[in-house]
Amino acid sequence: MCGIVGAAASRDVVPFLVDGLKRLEYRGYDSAGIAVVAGEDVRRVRRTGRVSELEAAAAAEGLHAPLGIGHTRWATHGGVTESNAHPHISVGELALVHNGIIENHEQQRQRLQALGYAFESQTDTEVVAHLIHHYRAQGASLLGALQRAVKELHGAYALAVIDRRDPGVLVAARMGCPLLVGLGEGENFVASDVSAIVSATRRVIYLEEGDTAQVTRDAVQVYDAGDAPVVREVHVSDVSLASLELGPYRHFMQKEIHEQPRALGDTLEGIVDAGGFDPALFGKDAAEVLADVESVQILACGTSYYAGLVARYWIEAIAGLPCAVDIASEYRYRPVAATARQLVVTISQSGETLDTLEALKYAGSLGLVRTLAICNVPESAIPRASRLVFYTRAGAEIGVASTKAFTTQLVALFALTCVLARLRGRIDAAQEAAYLDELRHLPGSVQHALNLEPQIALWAEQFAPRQHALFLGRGMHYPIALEGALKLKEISYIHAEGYPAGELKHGPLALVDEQMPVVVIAPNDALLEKVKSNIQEVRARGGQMYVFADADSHFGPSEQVQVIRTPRHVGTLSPIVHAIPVQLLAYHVALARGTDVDKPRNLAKSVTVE
Ligand code: HGA
Repeated sequence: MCGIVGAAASRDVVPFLVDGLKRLEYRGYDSAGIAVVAGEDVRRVRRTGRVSELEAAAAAEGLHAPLGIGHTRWATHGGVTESNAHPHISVGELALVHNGIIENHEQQRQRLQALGYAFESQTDTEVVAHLIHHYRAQGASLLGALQRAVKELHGAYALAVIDRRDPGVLVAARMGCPLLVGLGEGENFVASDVSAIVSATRRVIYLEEGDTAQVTRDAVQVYDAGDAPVVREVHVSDVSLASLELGPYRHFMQKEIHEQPRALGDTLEGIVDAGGFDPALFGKDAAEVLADVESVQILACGTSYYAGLVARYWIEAIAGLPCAVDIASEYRYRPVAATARQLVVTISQSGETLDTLEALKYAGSLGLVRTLAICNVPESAIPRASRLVFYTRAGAEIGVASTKAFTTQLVALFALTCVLARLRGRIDAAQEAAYLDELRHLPGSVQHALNLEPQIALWAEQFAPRQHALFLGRGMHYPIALEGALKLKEISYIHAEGYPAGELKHGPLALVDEQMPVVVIAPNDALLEKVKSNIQEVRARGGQMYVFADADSHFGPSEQVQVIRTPRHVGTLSPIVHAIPVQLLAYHVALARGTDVDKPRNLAKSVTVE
C-alpha cells in the first residue's frame, strides 16, 4: 500500500526519492508525490498515475534539493485526485507524508478549521500537517510539534515531515505502520520499506511503536513514546539490489515463481542443518511454549490464509491437534471461545498485514499468550508482537500476487507440524527422518513442476477468452484449488472459484457448460478415485476439464479432458508441488489477456489498512 521515502543529504535528493518511489511501486498505489525544501521554499510535485509521470513532472519543474520526502498513495480517505495525493502542505511551510488512517480526523478537522486552517483535500492526512503547523506556530520545534501532535491522533500512522524553516531537518513518527531510518555516509533517510533506500544503504534502525525521530544529513536521534532519547539497534538488511531487479524475466511474478526452488532451499536450510524438527527453529523458548499446546488457531488473510488451510490437514493428521483456521478480519471482530493452551499462529508475507496484526492483538486480549508468527520480513510488526517466530527466506517478493511466499510458508507450517508431532510423541525418529528426506527433495520436485511452463502456456491461450473458471481439489489439495482460483482472479480478472470437488453437486455444477473451464488438481493420493468420479460428473454436463495429474497416476486424457502430468506424487508435501502449475496458469492467462501482472488493478502488496 502507501510508501514513504525521505532523505537528508548534501546532494540533490530528487533522483533518489524518485528511485525510492519506483522501488515502492510494487506495493500498489494510485498517485505519488514529492516535496522538497529548496532554499527558503517548500516545493511540491504530485501526480495521479505512475511514478514515471511524477518523475517527468519533477524534471519539468526543475525540482532539485538536498532535503525531501516522497510518497506513493493508495487512497483510503478521499478519491484518487492530485489534491488528495501526498505530500500535504500546511500554510506553505511544512510538508507531510502519511501511511495509515487517522481515525479521529473529523474532530481534528473541525477543531483546525475553527482555528482558521483551510483544507485543500478530503484526506484524513491533512489534519496532521495542520496540527503540527499549529504547534509550531505556538513556538515548538518541528520535532516538538510532531511529538505533541501525534499524542492527539487516534489510528495508525507512519509520518515524515519537512519544514522550510528547518532546511536540513526531517522528522518522522511511527504508530501501527512500519517506518525505518536508513544510515548512510554523510546522508540519512527514512522509509516505510528498506527496498526504497537500499541503493544508498542497508544499515537501518526499525522505529518502534510510538517512536519519533529527527534525521539530518549527519545525525539521527530516535525518541521513545515518552519523548525520551533512546538508542535503537542498527540492523544490516539482507535485501539486495539484485533481488529488486527483474533480470531476464518479463515480470516479477514470473521471476518469483521461478525462484521457488531456491527460496524453498533457503527456507529449508535451517531445518536440514538442525538435522531434524528441533523446536528451537521457532525461537529459544519454543520447546516450553509448544510443549503443552492443546489446539492450534491459525490467523491470516488471502493467500496466507490458504497456506493455513493446508496446514490444518497436516496439523490434525500428523500432530493430532485440533486446528482452526480463521480469516483475520473475521476473527478480530467475533466473540471467540478461546482455550488457554491454544497456540495462535499468524501468517503474513510482509508481517504488517493490519487485519492479521489486530487479530493477534485480539487473541492476546483473550489471554492467548502462546503466539507464533510465520513471516518473510524481519523486524516487521507481527513477528515483533509474537513470542515465537519463523522467518521464511523467500527473499523480497515484489509481485502483488504471492507465489514464493506461499510455498515457503507451507514449508514453515510443515516444520511446525513435525515439531508439534515430535513434542507429542506422535512421530518416531524414522518418521522424522522420512519427512526430512521429503523436504530435501522438495526443491527438485518444484523444479520439475516449473518445467511444465510451456504446456501450461498453451492451456492459457484457451483460458484467455473465458469469463469464468472453476478450480477443484480434495483434501489438502482443496486449498490449492482455492489458491489457483485466487491467483487467476487477481491477475487475469477472470472470475474463478475454488471448490472441494465433492461439493460440486451441491451447487456449482449448475454453472458448468462448454464455456466453463474446470481445473482439477488430481494428485495420486488416496482421494484420486473420488476425484475421477467428480471429473465424470463435470464431463457429463459438457464441461471442459484441465487436469493436473501426477506422473505416476496413469491418468490419461479423453474427450473434454486435457491432462498435464505433474511430477511423481511426493506424498505429504504434494500441495506445495501442485501450487506451481496453478501459479503458472494464472500468470500465462494474465499475459495472454495483457493485464498488468505485477500491479493488478485495485490491489496492493502489503495490506496495511483495514
Ligand atoms: N489515509 C491516507 C493514507 C492511506 C494509506 O496509508 N494507504 O495505504 C490517505 O487516504 O491518503
